[in-house]
Formats: sequence, C-alpha cells, structure tokens
Amino acid sequence: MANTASVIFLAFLTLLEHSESFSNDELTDQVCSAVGTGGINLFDLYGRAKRFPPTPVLEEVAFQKKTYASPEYMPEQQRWKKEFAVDGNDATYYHSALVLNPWWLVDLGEQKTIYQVLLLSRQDCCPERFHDVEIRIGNELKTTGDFNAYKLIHFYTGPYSSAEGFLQCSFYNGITGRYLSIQIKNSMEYLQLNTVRVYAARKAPTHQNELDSIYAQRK
Ligand SMILES: [Ca+2]
Repeated sequence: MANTASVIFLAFLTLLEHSESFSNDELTDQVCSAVGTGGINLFDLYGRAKRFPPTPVLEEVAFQKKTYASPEYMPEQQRWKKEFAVDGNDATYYHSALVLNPWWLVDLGEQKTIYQVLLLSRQDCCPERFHDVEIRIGNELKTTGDFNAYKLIHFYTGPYSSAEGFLQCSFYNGITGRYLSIQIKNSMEYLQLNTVRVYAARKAPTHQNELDSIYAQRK
C-alpha cells in the first residue's frame, strides 16, 4: 500500500514538474522571440533586463541613407548639410535656416520595423532651440514639411541639454515604415541634428554564414 502511494506521489511530482516546464506564459514569450519578426535586446522603461529575446536582432539602418530637409543655414558654406545627420560623425551636424516648422527626413530605402531611434542635437550651444519636436514614421515620401500622413511616434517638448547626451526613443512593439521625419512644431526655429540613428529588426537569416555571424556576436 505504501509503495502504491509512493508511486502515485512520484507520478504527481512528475506531472507537476512537466506542467511548470511548459507553462503557457513561457511558450508565449518564446513565440515573441522569433528572429526577424520582433523583440529587442534592451532594458525596459525601469531598467530591468527584458527576459526575451536574447538574440541581437537589431541593426542601424539610417547610416548614409538619402536625406531631405528644410533649407540649410548658409548653404554656400556647405558646413551644415542635411546628410551630416547620418554621416557617422557625431561632431558634424545639419543646421537649418531660421524657418517655420523646420524639418529633416531620412529615407531608409525600404520598409523597416523600427524599435529605437537615437538623436543627438547640437552640443556646443543653443539647447533651447530643440523643443516641441515631433518624430514620425511613414511610407510615402513627403518633402513639403507636412507629415500628418505619418504616424506620430513621439513628441519631445524639450529643451535639450547637452548634458543629456543622446535622446533615446524605444518602441517595444516596433513601428513599420520607410521614412522617418523630425520636425520642430509651431515655431520659427533652427533645427540642428548631429546624429540620427535608427534601429530596426534584422531580416531573418537565410544562410548558414549569417546565422554563424549572429551566434559569433553573442559569444
Ligand atoms: Ca554628424
């Protein structure tokens, strides 16, 4: 009788262990970690490491991409060109003329699922100029300064102190689009952007060497 009770008890423990190992919550999280379709290797808003996914699935997609913008400040000097915001050099910057609602836009070349945007504005002066900034993402090229057709993903009231370094905007569910615009709203102002970095989901690897590269980065 005692042996029978022991067998039943062990069977119960085995069932319990099995149940815990394959809970619904864990399965849901694992589905969300599929490579190339979502998830970011970042911390959440409270600085806690996100449990899933562990893989480095993001890549920077704005570097040296085609840009559009409001007229440049003193264009004859060619010191503040719109492409300087994506030239990989944090010291060079785009500097607009003094205009109403100055804007800047980057064409990512194709539709991307964007999870994070990093901005660096001018650091050596004029933090009060970076205020009431809209960041939008869309799928049609707009060069008139009207970005209402784009999805508003962030509104930053500012002002922006150089001590703050990069502005970081994260979108845990990803936002899909090809064009990203940055615009100061409702003001005659200068827009100054040293760096804009856009992080989007990598496409799913299709070859073994791509998989090897990803795993090598994790070591
Ligand atoms: Ca730059």
